[in-house]
Amino acid sequence: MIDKRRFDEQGYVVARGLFGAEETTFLRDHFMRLREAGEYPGDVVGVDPGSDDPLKRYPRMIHMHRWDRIALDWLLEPRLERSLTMLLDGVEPFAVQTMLYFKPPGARGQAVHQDQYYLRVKPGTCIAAWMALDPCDGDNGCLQVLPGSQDWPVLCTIDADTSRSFTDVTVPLPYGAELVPVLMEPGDVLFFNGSLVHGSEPNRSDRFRRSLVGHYVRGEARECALWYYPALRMDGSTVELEPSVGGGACGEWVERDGRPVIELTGVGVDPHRTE
Ligand SMILES: O=C(O)CCC(=O)C(=O)O
Repeated sequence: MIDKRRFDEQGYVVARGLFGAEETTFLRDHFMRLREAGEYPGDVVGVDPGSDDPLKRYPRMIHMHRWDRIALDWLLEPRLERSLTMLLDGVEPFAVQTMLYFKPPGARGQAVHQDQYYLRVKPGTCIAAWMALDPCDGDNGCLQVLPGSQDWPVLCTIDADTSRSFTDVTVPLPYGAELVPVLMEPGDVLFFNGSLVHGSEPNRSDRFRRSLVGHYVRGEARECALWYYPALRMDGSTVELEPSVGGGACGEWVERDGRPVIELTGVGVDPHRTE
């Protein structure tokens, strides 16, 4: 049973044990085998098996559902469809992306960000289904979220610390904002709103932290960034959306009556950036 009220109030919810041990072991082994066998369309960095950087030995895979039937079947899986439709108030989701994070021992994390910065969905926002394929904890760089930030507009980005993050931009957080670690077991699925601030720390353990991620947009969406085309209905058919265009405003923190508030004063959300 998924706690929809928690999702609405905090911007995220974990569906514990949505997938079984056999299924997650199968998916983990399947993607490890593929990764160790070579490179694929959607890889944004190449594979270098001899590199000192763990993320060059095991880079993220992206959009595997475009060429791998197992990834496509997972993205459109009825359990995900039912959960997403419920969280979206009965509106069907359209599927736009798959990703596999291997996050081997020693790998950098991903600085905090909002997925909507990349997907540029209009109207509304996107939603993610992030499934653990390994136990995820503080040591191996579990996902961290900022509850309540799902109601923020897209924030203007600043430079990230690339010694800790493999991406180079992040969002500034107001003083006192506390990220919450999301501890998960294989088969648990974290659903989170596309405007929720989230990210992860480096993997300081000797264990992998693998996760399989699907990104979706609300079926009422009319626009989305071009990188995510084509969008798919949950029966696998293609949906026509318009590509979002233009730089667009972004939010900056200002102080009002001694409190931090966001004003849409900034410009410079780059619509061509991919996550
Ligand atoms: O898995 C991570 O460390 C980051 C994942 C993430 O930010 C995402 O799926 O949008």
